[in-house]
Amino acid sequence: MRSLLVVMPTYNERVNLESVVAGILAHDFARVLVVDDASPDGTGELADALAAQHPGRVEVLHRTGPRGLGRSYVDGLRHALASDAETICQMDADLSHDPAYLPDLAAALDHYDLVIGSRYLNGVSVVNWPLHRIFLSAFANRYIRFITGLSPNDCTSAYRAWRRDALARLPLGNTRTSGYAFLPEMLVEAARGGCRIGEVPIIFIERQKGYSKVSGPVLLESLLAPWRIILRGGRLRRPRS
Ligand SMILES: Nc1nc2c(ncn2[C@@H]2O[C@H](COP(=O)(O)OP(=O)(O)OP(=O)(O)O)[C@@H](O)[C@H]2O)c(=O)[nH]1
Ligand SMILES: [Mg+2]
Repeated sequence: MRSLLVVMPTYNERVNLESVVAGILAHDFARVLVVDDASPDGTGELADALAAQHPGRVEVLHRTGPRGLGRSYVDGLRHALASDAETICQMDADLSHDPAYLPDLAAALDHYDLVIGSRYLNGVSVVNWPLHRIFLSAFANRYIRFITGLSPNDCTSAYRAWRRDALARLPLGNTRTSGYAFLPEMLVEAARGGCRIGEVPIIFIERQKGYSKVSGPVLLESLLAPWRIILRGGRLRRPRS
């Protein structure tokens, strides 16, 4: 298996961090970069302790200044590109993304430049979501696909694996979104750059510990972002089938 680095943004994930890091390190080809946004609950300090316990396999990027999921990914992915990792992954730290799927995502990179861990390949594979969350997520995906022309079933999943060369071609410096809207924006940029995008099924489990950071301003950005993205660069043209 090629060397793999997981970029994992955290904000107040102290209760989940040890378990998710252990799950990643269970794969001997994997390392993790925790990108912490000065979490008040001490996630950053715990990440430092894990880095000291696992030298060379756990690294920590402590962000300062305005926080945000998109901002954290830009910093973390740049850091990952400066390393020698051949495969670069993204995932949440709340155990919704089971690290056991990492080999499946990495293996699919034999055929694709970017692979999404998808909740919507075989119907809906989400555990413990109330009905309104399922509807909101299904609506968000349809809305994004309709406006942008993207074709993946799960455009908002943050569980992804990239071939290093494909990620290096992405104009990370040009992205405008600071929160969760960064996730579909990256996909649009990848599709514009000619990336082959694939999906593998995952079962997504709602977080059991900690709390969600999705807020009103972040949702508003997600609602407006698809329009801004196509106003800047046009709608994607889907290949004729
Ligand atoms: N660095 C950083 N990480 C963040 C920020 N907001 C969220 N995260 C992390 O991004 C991941 C996803 O955030 P969640 O709050 O779980 O969002 P979600 O998965 O859409 O919501 P839930 O289903 O309710 O868990 C988690 O690992 C968070 O700790 C942020 O502003 N900065
Ligand atoms: Mg979550």
